Amino acid sequence: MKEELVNKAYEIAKERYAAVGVDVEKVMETMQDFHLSLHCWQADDVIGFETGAGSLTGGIQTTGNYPGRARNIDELRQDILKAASYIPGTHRLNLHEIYGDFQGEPVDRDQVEPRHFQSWMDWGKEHNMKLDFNSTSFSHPKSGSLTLANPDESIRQFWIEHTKRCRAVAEAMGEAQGDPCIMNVWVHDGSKDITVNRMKYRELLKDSLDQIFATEYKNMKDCIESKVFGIGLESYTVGSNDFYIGYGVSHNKMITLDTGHFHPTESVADKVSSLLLYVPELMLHVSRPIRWDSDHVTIMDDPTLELFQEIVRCGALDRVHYGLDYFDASINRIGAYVVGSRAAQKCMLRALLEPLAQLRQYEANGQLFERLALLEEAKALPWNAVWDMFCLKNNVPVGEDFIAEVEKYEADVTSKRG
Ligand code: RNT
Ligand code: ZN
Repeated sequence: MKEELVNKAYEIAKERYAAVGVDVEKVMETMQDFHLSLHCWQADDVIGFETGAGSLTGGIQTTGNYPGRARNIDELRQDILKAASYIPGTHRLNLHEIYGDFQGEPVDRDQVEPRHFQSWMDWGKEHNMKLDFNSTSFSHPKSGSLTLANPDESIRQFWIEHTKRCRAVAEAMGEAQGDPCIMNVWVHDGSKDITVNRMKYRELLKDSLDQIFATEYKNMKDCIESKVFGIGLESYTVGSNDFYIGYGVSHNKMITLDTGHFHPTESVADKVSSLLLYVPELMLHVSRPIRWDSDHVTIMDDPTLELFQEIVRCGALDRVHYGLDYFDASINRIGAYVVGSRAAQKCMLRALLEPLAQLRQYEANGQLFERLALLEEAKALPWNAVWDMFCLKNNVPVGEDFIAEVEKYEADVTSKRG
């Protein structure tokens, strides 16, 4: 019954889109090739599996205590597979260093090795999930407010060693999966109050990055992530946007754009075309900042839609990597994965369905009313029928049907966790 409706609506949608010059079948193919990098840290509130893992530091915060968070590697894997089963298509998994399979061994951050991620590599292969990676500078006794920018040389070297080792892990992952592993470097380094040494810390961070990136690898790619401020680090962020753009442009590194890491009215979408002229590729951390970098679950909102539209309009689909980065501990966490991932996919679908050729024709002709009118009408074209078909084709629940399934998993599994 539902299938019949989806089919009918899809046929009509195809005709409506064809009338404005959009080939829906082609869009469906492109969508199949659009892979998100699911962040592993929504499942357990960014805690990870280090022995004695404590509280989250580094200026980031999860709020809420909804029951059922994943407490160990098996639960996390089970939850991620469950979530992925409601997300159409095939996707990557983005791991943080603290999610290694340490087997109860105390492995300090400057001791991590590829072998601690061997079981992840095997698991990824088994489940057709390629891996991406992140060094982890937060939630550690040596985190403080400064890591890679720490004037204490022994602490700085500790974090340099950690980040170097993480790159070796990423290289092993990339080699194992036959596809580059994208490794993100984000450090929280900053200052709560006014500092009179802005230059000094930035010089140190630059030097640390130079040491870290001295080794060339073939199977991993580096990306660097800025932000405006962290909690408890409000006055100064060493790795600001200007800092990393300068570094990325001069060292040919990918820039990570976290949608929560800019001033609230700043358009992240507008950055895409400028950055792609100067850096090789971009990594996204798609999030939803509410008043600050709150990391709410991604929804199909205007900023996200505009960001994906810009990527499509730039013809840059294959120069961008699509990571998600949010952590809401106040709702069902599997549901959070599914809602945010499907929202990102819907944004990409709508971006791909834009009648771009016609819009550009209008613009070239100076037909500006016509351009605005079509942009407005395009918002209400039946993209939803295409989305339903995409879900149907991929054997995942159509529309809101996944709600009941997530509830069932909660009743059967996550609610039983202590
Ligand atoms: C923090 C950054 C960073 C983290 C993850 C856990 O503000 O966004 O990307 O969210 O690495
Ligand atoms: Zn981020």
